[in-house]
Amino acid sequence: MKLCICGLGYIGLPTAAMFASHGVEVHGVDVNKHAVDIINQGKIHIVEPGLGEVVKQAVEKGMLKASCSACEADGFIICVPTPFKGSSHEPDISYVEAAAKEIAPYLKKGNTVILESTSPVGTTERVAEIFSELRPDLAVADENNDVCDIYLAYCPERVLPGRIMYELIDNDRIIGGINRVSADMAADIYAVFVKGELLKTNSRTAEMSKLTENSFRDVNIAFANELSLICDRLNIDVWELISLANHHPRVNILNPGPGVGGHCIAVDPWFIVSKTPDLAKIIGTARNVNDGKPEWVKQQVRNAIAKLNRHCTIACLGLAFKPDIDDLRESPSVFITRDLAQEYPDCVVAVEPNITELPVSLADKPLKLVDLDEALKADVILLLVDHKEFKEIHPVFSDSQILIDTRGLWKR
Ligand code: SAJ
Repeated sequence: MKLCICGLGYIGLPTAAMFASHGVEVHGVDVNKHAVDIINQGKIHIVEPGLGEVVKQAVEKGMLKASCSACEADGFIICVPTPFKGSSHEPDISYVEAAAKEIAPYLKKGNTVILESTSPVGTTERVAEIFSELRPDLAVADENNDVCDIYLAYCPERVLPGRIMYELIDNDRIIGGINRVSADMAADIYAVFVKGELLKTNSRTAEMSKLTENSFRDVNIAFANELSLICDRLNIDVWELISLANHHPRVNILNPGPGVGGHCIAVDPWFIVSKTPDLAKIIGTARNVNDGKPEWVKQQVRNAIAKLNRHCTIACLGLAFKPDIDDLRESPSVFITRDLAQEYPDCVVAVEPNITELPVSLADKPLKLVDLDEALKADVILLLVDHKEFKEIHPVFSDSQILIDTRGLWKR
């Protein structure tokens, strides 16, 4: 079997490498020429445990090749980003549409096309429309008819960054066919390496399922974040509260933090809200609660400085969007650190054990990247990420220092 995989980012590249290491010839496509060149050298342009070795071997064996354009294949998988349109919360599916247009000329009878990108409900049907417009010579899958030339399915990725190579194989997978036969064809493709269950449904349910999973997590984190605000006002330790409440056999509260980051949980719920704004009330409110948390954290710092009533240094511990990764994109810790550095120029230091230089968004701000020992001497210590390097130590602070522990790491 030969697959053409469009989009060689955090999902597309591991997926391409996984197929290639299971005997499938893979032609990977990306608009980023630099990424294409790196991959063709057997190297990777992203950080993911276990990925580098699999890519290296696949490229050496000639099973994985990257390019800036598509080619003929038995199956196509689209793994391109679906960001917001500008500064709105509306989904931008233009990369999916561009990928569909890129592969349309190469389609031939019997091909299966799979969309993996997180997408608003109805996007797979939009891809079918594009194929029908550009390839009137082919019968594209249609929900009312199981006889077709091109099979089309939506199969969301559900892997956790940092565990992708493991979860790709072991997670159950939702296979949403435009029609029944498309779900069967797509399931056959994933059966090459997936050990989890292949759960067949229609494309709209599969699209909604992906959005629902991440919204479920967002709503539950929002509940924990709201509790942290309430407990602060009522002078209750939220970490002790949650730990006690979680002893109830049917209660499992997640952890409050400085806000929700990454490209999934903080984004996907809006794809539901934008389709059904009058109905998605809890989902929209949860987004706003989580997005409001960084502002509350900054106010805690201002209160601490007012309490100390002197010129203060502030140490921000952790910049990544979650523990033990180097991914700083959409990280609330980066936003908080950036804003504090602007508000208190040359008073802010940051510690991030997983990077060696500040990201572009912080590079021109009046702050310094320092090591942990130096940071712990600051007047206000703001713990933002529960990295293992921070967990391993048990610092003792003097009475003239104030600790703001957004993860409950040193409080617990
Ligand atoms: N967070 C909290 N408190 C918690 C848990 C998480 O504040 O108790 C914060 C994290 O610090 C981080 C954010 O939420 O800023 C998101 O982290 P995460 O670990 O919950 O999720 P992601 O974004 O790394 O991956 C999620 C996963 N979805 C679910 O767990 C339902 C993953 O399985 C998906 O594949 C991924 O989104 C995706 O690509 O959609």
